[in-house]
Amino acid sequence: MTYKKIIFTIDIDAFFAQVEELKNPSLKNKPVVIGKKLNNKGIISTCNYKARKYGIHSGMPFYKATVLCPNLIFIEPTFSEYQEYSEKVFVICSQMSREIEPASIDEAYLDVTNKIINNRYIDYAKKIQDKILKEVGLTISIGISSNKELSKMASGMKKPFGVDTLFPEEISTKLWPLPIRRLYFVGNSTEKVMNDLNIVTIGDLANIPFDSKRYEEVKQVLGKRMSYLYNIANGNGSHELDTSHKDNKSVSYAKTYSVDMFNYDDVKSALSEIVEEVTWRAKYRRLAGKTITFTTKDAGPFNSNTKSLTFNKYSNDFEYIWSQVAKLLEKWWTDGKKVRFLSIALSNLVDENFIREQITIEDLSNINNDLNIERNEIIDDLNIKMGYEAFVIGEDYKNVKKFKDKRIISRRNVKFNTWSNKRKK
Ligand code: TTP
Ligand code: MG
Repeated sequence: MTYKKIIFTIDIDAFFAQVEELKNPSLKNKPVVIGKKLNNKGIISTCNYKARKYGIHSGMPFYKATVLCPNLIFIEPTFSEYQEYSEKVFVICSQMSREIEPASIDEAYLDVTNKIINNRYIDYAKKIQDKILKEVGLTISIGISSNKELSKMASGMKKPFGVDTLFPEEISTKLWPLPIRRLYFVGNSTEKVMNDLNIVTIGDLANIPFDSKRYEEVKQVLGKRMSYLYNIANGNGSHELDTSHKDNKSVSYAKTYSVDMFNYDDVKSALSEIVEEVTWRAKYRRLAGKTITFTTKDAGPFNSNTKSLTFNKYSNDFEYIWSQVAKLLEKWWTDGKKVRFLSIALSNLVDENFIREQITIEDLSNINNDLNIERNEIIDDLNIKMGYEAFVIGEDYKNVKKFKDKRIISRRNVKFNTWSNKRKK
């Protein structure tokens, strides 16, 4: 069979833990977990495969892991080193194909269509694995398919140091028997919802006849997520890589206005829209930044003013970054200014995982207690994956109608109309 595209998903095995083992090889045969302990209230970032044998996994509280394995070794993360290793791996990947989309600190999609001769994609995957092991010292796993979603699911099938394929014609044997939790983008809450609907395996979802009564019944509960998940379960997915990461130094957005703005409230509102764009671009690329640069230009002689501010934490959160930018604006503003151009750049970037790391049990239980947050996270995740505002919850939809404007200014969620739609249309 010849495919239009051959996409690899590269995923480093037990990434943070492997780096720690490289630094200290005596850890290799011991159960090791990485994370900030925070008086035992911290959550584990990851663990090596030895620790996984005890049932320990990412997201588990430290105290629980200690119960499962009393002689566990805890290691505090050193993010800058992980970032360096990540870059080393991605550099090798980009030597093997220039069509690369880093998806997170340890995961990238690679379009290798033009590199494969006579369907020898497994050989090519093994070549990449060997090169990374030899030159960096880390093992990776590779999933192969004709689209991103299937290749991503294939990358987890033979971990660690595995290569597996999941082409559309293989889904009935390799994908459908798996529990629904293994479907791309099904988290704990969606799994529960699906199980309540008697959907236990991926096949249970995939084999519902399209537009049947049963389809409508499931759609009633899953809403617009239905068609996305149904499509993936049936082997459909995206073939195009997003290579916009190539400028990875900053995430920015700028706008030149057709009329001068001389009213503080107008400038403030325009600036908040720009911050929204920037925070969503950062989220889309799974990046968080520590420095913002705020640039304005006046009408007339086009005097340019630039101000920078470095936060004491990495963030891609609209509310937080906006609160900082608003302070800068307040400092800079004086009556009589005429603004023609606004720009915000977020730099000093790291992978988004670095900010997730700070999570504690209290944070997790707050999320679980607040169903709205959980729901919004799911919607955000799905929209990020879709690349545009595919899903809007009821209240927001009402707002969109009320303001007769396809944008929602007041909330940090559901903001994709602003930039992604522009790109899609
Ligand atoms: P993953 O690729 O999900 O996990 P992993 O590389 O540790 O293990 P696997 O062999 O299953 O791929 O995530 C990559 C890194 O991101 C991981 O090493 C640590 C970090 N991370 C967190 O900090 N918190 C999390 O909840 C998860 C899932 C990962
Ligand atoms: Mg990994």
